[in-house]
Amino acid sequence: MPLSNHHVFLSTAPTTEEPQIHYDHDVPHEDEERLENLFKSLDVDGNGRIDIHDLSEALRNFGVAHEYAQSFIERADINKSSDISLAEFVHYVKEHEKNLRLSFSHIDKNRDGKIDLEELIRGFNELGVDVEVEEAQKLLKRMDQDGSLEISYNEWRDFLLYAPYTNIHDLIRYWRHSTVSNFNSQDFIDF
Ligand SMILES: [Ca+2]
Ligand SMILES: [Ca+2]
Ligand SMILES: [Ca+2]
Repeated sequence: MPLSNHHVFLSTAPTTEEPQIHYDHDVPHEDEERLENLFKSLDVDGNGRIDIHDLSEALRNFGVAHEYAQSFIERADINKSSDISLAEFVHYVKEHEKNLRLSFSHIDKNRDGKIDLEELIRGFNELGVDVEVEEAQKLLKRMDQDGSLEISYNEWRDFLLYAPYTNIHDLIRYWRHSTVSNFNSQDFIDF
């Protein structure tokens, strides 16, 4: 008996996750809107799917190194079509942001929703990562978009969105080596 297309599609998917994602039930409305808008801004040619050309161009504009475009697509592309649908995008980003939320609260010791310099240094030290005050200040400034000298969760989330990691040590490494910031993307430090 031939399998239905639906069945074939699911059985060849590399994960057991349902590819058609009904994300409207567990994502707050404003998040849904944010993710849809973000999707649109990354879908540079506007054809409703994010492929490597779209993402390379978009990330170049954000000052994110090219290699992260490919790994982002690989991680989010559930059905291995080499591009990302809105459903795949929302699914991946939502999961990624859950991890980012956890790592943020790990460093935000006093739970006020912001990471200040002292927390950053203490958090790094507790994780066994040595950081000089001077570098900590630079790291903080790199992520701090509004000049408050603290990192809000939204700043953390937006900065680490394209980091292909869930582990906090890897996220910190990405942060230290990334040049995503207020200056131009031509000054990449390759690592
Ligand atoms: Ca596209
Ligand atoms: Ca796909
Ligand atoms: Ca705090």
